[in-house]
Amino acid sequence: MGLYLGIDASTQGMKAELIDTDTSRFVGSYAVNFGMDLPQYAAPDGFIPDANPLVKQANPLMWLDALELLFARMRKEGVPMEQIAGISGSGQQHGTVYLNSEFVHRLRNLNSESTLSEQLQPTFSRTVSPIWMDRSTTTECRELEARFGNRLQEDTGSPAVERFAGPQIRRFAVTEPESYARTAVIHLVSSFLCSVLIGESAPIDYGDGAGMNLLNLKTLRWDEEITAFTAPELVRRLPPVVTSQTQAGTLHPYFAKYRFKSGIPVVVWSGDNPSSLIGVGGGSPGVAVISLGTSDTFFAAMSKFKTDPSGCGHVFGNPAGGFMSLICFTNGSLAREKIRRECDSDWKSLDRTVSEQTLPGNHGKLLLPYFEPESTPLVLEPRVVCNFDFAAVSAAERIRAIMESQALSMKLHSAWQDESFQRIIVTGGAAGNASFKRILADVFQAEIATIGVGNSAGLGAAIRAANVVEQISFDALTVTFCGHNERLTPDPTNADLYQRMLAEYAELEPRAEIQETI
Ligand code: XUL
Repeated sequence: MGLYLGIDASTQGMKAELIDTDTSRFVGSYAVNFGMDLPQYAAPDGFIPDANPLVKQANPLMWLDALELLFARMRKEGVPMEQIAGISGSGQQHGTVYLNSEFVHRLRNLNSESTLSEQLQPTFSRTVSPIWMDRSTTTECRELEARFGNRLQEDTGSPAVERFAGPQIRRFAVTEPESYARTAVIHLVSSFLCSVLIGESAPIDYGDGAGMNLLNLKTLRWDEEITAFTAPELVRRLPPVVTSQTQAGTLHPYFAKYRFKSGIPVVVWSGDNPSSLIGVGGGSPGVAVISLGTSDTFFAAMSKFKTDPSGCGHVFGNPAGGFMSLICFTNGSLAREKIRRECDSDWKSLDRTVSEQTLPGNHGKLLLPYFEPESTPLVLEPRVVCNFDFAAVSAAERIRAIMESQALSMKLHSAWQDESFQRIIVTGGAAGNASFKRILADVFQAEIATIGVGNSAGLGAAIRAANVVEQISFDALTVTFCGHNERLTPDPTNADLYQRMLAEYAELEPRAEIQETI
């Protein structure tokens, strides 16, 4: 059959990955950056700068223009668009798009003479979309908690979380009731863009739907009580919810202008993290994924539905079936980079000096790097805590201290899943950092594999499209497209050392608030 396209609508840009199932070849990656390519939206980092640091919103028209620019670029680069046999996508999770009753009519009648943004501009009942970085809904979260207590987490997989769709929708309904009343349907970023491709209001998949505080993961339906409390008549404003292996519709003839064959299948979109789980080949339990970005995320397929007693971890739908965990460590590369810059060195030389001049365990040095408020563990006020004299130690010791502390934090805060991880797939910008991978291997006593593809969410979306359209199993697609280009085995002689340090770390962390900061 041929080529499958996976689009990733991420925070900072619109990216795509193309795979060929006939030749088992990865064809190429394509990208549009919001800041650089669409400066007219004045959103250099993908959101509109706001005086209130808690508010992070984007203009959904920017996403439409980016989608068109992406397709135009692909065509210009000579991609045989007419050979694409199926499309799926992933979106930054939690962001919501608010549309009026004109939406479906306008979608069905898209005309290729004009642009998507020109034609859909009158269909927004809210001109901005809050994205996952928004933290302005603490009041609404407290209200949801007061009303539902633990049930919210037990049934939706997460306690009330500021960035999640439910608290965001509640805030909109309370602060802009007239605009809320004019809202006919509320989409996630993923289901909104899927709707545009198929020219109909698309369903939401379990993967992304679970990041809303609205979906009951035990019944896999919108929770009636929770939706009713969140906002008036909310359930009738939500799209249907479906498994991630659902064909949402077929490509609207509008896209023939980019030489797509109209009528090709479009598979329901998912969230970027669920899609990434597939893109790195982590769809089955026993494998964990650590994505080292600005924030670090730890996620893994789960053998059974289970929630994190500390409330820091989340449960989303696994596009391959069942559930997945997700734990976000806000101060990931952000903190490592800060310490590295202070040491005035680059990663290559630090990697060398860490292995030459320091020992595993670093004589017990721990460094809790909450430069920004931290999600795991929950730390609201920025603070950096260490159990040694920071100024008196070498750059290599500081770097080892932060990396070992971060690895121990990941181990501690992922233990609730009760899974034994034989392999950890490391991806993201810092996946080239050899000393960190060695520490992760030894702390988790698991094999570390690195994946070559940068955009694992886009690759996961392309794989999901091929899985549904061609009925090729995830296992077979994983073998073909998710090759790991490096494997590192753990050193068993460090197991006891890190087990002891884990206990020390677990003791220090709750006392972080009363420690001296550097
Ligand atoms: C996950 C989360 C982010 C976004 C953006 O809960 O908020 O990972 O999906 O990538």
